[in-house]
Amino acid sequence: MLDFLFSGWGAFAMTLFMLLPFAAVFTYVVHRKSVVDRGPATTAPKKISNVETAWLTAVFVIFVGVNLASMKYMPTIASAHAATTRTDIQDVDLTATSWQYELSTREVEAGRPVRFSGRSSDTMHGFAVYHPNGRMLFTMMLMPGLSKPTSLIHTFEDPGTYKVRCLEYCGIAHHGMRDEITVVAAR
Ligand SMILES: [Cu+2]
Repeated sequence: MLDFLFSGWGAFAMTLFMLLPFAAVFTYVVHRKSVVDRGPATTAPKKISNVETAWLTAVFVIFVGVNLASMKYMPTIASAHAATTRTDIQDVDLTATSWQYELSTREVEAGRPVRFSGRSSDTMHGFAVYHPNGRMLFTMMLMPGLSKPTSLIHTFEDPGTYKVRCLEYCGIAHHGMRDEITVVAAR
């Protein structure tokens, strides 16, 4: 429903909207200090330090709270969780070579975790997967010369055709480095 906020004018409007409170406070402070009350500050230092302490505490609590609450959505944490709790993981091995992908399979099942294990045979490549609605789900950076593949576990919710794009600039035909994955309904 709120997808329009993630791109184009929607995202631009959102950015402006975020800036409005700052603009309002800035205007208020400048107006007060230049028109309403031009003298030196009369607020007691103790009172200011109390406000500062309360403000810092709130920022700290919100910062820690949001981090803890959003941790399970981080790809690394979600991958580790799926790797230790699920026994029905589907494996997709892939190798990126300028300027194409070699995949062990291009069809996976919805609802079951998929472990993408990727390597690069020549230079730095990316492996980004997009939902059919255009939203990017995740991206992996594939570095050449690593002893182990780079891996990430993702569970697809919706059947459909998912686009794959390289998001690391890798040479003259980087823009053409694309592929597709088909997600079929759970069997
Ligand atoms: Cu590329």
